[in-house]
Order: sequence, then C-alpha cells, then structure tokens
Amino acid sequence: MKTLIRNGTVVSATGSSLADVLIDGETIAAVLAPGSTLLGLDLAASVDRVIDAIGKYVIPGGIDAHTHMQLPFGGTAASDTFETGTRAAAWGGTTTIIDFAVQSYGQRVFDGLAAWHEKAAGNCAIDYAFHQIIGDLNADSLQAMDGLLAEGVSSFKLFMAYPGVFYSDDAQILKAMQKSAETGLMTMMHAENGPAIDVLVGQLLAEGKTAPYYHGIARAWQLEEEATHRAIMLANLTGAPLYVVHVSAKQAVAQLAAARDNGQNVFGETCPQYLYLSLEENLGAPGFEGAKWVCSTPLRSRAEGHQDHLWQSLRTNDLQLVSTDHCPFCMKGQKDLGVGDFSRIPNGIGSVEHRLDLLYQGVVTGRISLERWVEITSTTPARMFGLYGKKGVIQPGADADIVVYDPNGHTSIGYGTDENGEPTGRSHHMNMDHSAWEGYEIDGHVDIVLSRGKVVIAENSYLGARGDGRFVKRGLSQYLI
Ligand code: DUC
Ligand code: ZN
Ligand code: ZN
Repeated sequence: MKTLIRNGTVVSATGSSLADVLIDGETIAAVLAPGSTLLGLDLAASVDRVIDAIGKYVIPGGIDAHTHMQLPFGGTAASDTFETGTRAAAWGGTTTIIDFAVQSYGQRVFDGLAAWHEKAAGNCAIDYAFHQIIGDLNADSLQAMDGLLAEGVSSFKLFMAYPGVFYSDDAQILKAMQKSAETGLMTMMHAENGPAIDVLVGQLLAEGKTAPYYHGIARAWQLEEEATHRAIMLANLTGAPLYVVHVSAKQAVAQLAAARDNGQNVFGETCPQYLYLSLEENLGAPGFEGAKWVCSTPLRSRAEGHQDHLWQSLRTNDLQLVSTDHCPFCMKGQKDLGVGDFSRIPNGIGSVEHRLDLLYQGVVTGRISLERWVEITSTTPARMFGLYGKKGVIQPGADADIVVYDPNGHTSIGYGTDENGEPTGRSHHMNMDHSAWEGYEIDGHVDIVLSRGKVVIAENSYLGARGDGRFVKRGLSQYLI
C-alpha cells in the first residue's frame, strides 16, 4: 500500500517547507519537493491513495510521554482503559503514548511490568511504550533495573510524594540514581515533598478546610521547588540523568534552569493544565466542581504568574516538552469520593485527546512558534525517550505516524451540556463524564491521522481498530548533553 500526501506544508522541529510525503506500507519512503519527478513522471498515478494537504500542515504524530491508563489510584482506577485512552489519543493526533507500568509496594518490578503488558496488549489504537514506576525500591528492585533496557524500558519514575503508596525516601532515591548513572536509564521524578504535604493536609482538614481548593494550598510551590532542588542535587552527586515530570511552579523551573546552565543533564516537562488553568479559576470553582482539576502537582496561582512563566520557559527551552499526565477520573463515583475531604479526591485530569490542539492554540496566540509546537509535542519526546528516527520526525525510514492539521479548521473542546446542564453526549472520546477543558476553542483541527501508514482518523471518523497499536521498545535517551 503506497500513500502520497501531497502539497502540504511539512513542519519539523527545525523548519517548514512545501513537500510531498511518500509512504510505503508502514514507513515513510521519501520526502520530495512538490511535483518532483525523481520517482516517476506521475507519482500520484502510481500510488494507491493520494491525500491532498494543500493549505494544511503535515506533522509527525504526537508523542505523549506521560499517561496513566487504568492506573489504580486512591481506591479507584483511571477511567480510560488502554483501548479508550489510545483511541482518544488518535482522535487528537497523538500516535504514540508512553504509559507508566507500575511496580506496587510488595510487588516485584518485572511482575508489575508484565501486568502492564497484559493490560495493553491487543487493546491499543496507536503504538505504546512504557516507563517503569518503582514503587518499592529495595535490593531486588535495584537488581531488576539492570534488566529494564533489554525490555525496551529505558526510564523509571520515582515519587518524592505519596508516603505509604509510591514514596521513595532520599536513601532510596540515591541508590536508584546510582543505578541510573550506571545503566543510562533516565530517572524521572515526581518532585513534591510528600511528608510535608501530608502535615499540611492534616492541618487544613482539622480546620474544616475540606474543599478541592485546599488541595492546591497543601501542595505549596515551596514543596515543589524544594523537592526539585533535592532531586537535582542527588542527580548531581550521582551523575544520573534527571527528568522532572509535570512541573507547575515557576520556582521549580528556576531550579531546573540553573542546573542546566551548570551543564547538568536535567530536563523538565510541563502539561497543558499548568499552562492554561489556575488555582483561582479552576481548583477554586464553586462547590465541589474544583475536583475536576485536582491533580498533582496542583494547578498554580495565576496571580503569582506561573502560567506565563511556563510558556516562556517552553520558548527558552528551560522546559523541554509537554505531555499530559493523562489520568482521568469521572466526577460520579470517582472524584466524588472526596466530597468533604479533598485529600480523598483521586488525582488526575484527562487531556490525552487535546494536547496537540491546546498547544497549537499557543502558536495561534504567539506563545510558541509552529516549529516549536512540533518539537515539544513530538520530536523532543522522541529524542528524550529513545524513539527518535523511528518516531518524532518525517524522514525516510521513519514510521509513517503523520497528522494532517488544518490551520483553517476549528475545534470546540468540551463535553457539552444542554440548557438544564445535563450532558448532551460526547464531544470528546475519553472515557470521562465531564471535560476539564469545557469551552476551549481551538483555531485549528486534526484532519487526518496516520498510524504506521494506516489512516486511523479522517473526515471526523475513527477508522482504526483495537489492537492496531504495537508495543515499541525504546533505547536510551538521545537528548543528553
Ligand atoms: N499525579 C496525578 O495527578 N495523577 C496521577 C499521579 C500523579 O502523580
Ligand atoms: Zn507524578
Ligand atoms: Zn503522572
């Protein structure tokens, strides 16, 4: 099966040009000047399918390097399965996710990894890879880490938060980072001071401050900055490459920037919710509504200027990429576990479908360039996590994961409600009973999505199938200095 995408503007991390893209089977065969006769006088006549992309952007499929499908959390589990979550991702132009396999406390690392393979295998709409959460960092886990790379898992995540669940103390972190330096595995860090947060949570609840808003007060920026600094210093000591996940506080970015200026292999991601949403407007919404936006790290104060600072940090490469931390929970039966006690609200927001659109709106509003959009949503995630060449770029030999994006199209995000406030049905495809992005309007549209050469989204229809997506083994980071 040969496909020609012709007359589009191919956008890469480094530039944009009019070009035709020839796909042969699952991979990109050639990128040609429009109308080129290099491969024959009438290439369009010799292929099986022609996609006209005139006036549209042709970009490498999105790579969401941080998702949690079916994650058990707070007595429930994230509401998207690998099937529903990856299908929603495809709708939004994401063609690869890197999900977090979990080693729970008391479990062996490879049993946790095997369980994650079982959840995902045969169910995904797009390609997927795994990071490994180490939730019980003991001698056996440290030994198991030696075998992760051979399994195609080149990164692991530790938590400085969630004592009694995923938490690692400084001694455990030090040992894991020594292993990271030795093996080249990327250390990913949830950088919040969990024990201090738990003290504040207890004090707030005792004062009767139980609303979702106080989730953001308990998880103060000082505790993100402190943990980020501590992680950086332990990485400095051990030589481990460090990637700090879901950065939301401008002070944490300053710690990352200082370490990078110092020549350290330290990286940071942020997520759309930290760029757009806020403590005041969202977590502070009336009644229990703020629960929709309870996630950790928390949304930050707009008055303190975190959101603007994060956009700027994306421009200056103090932050390197944007992923979603997709971890959806329904309001009914899940988020409502925390009515009367914000600490019982399952932490997470669903955005896997909207990342490309939300970031494209940053291009429209002049926050980032078109090329930077592609870089932070696809090319850098690929390089950061050892997928580049196969993913994250439109070039011969790469997987034909391609999005045709219409800058003249429009996307209205939201779940939709009628005049009585009742849901009218889905205008998104994530398995949630609400949207954290209700009312967001995007001046662009994901028109066509190809996943390894197969058209999975076209004409506002899903054309793929469960099981199309394959597990992708990753190599070591290609982004280190
Ligand atoms: N943060 C979230 O918001 N959800 C899942 C885990 C995490 O660290
Ligand atoms: Zn986290
Ligand atoms: Zn996460």
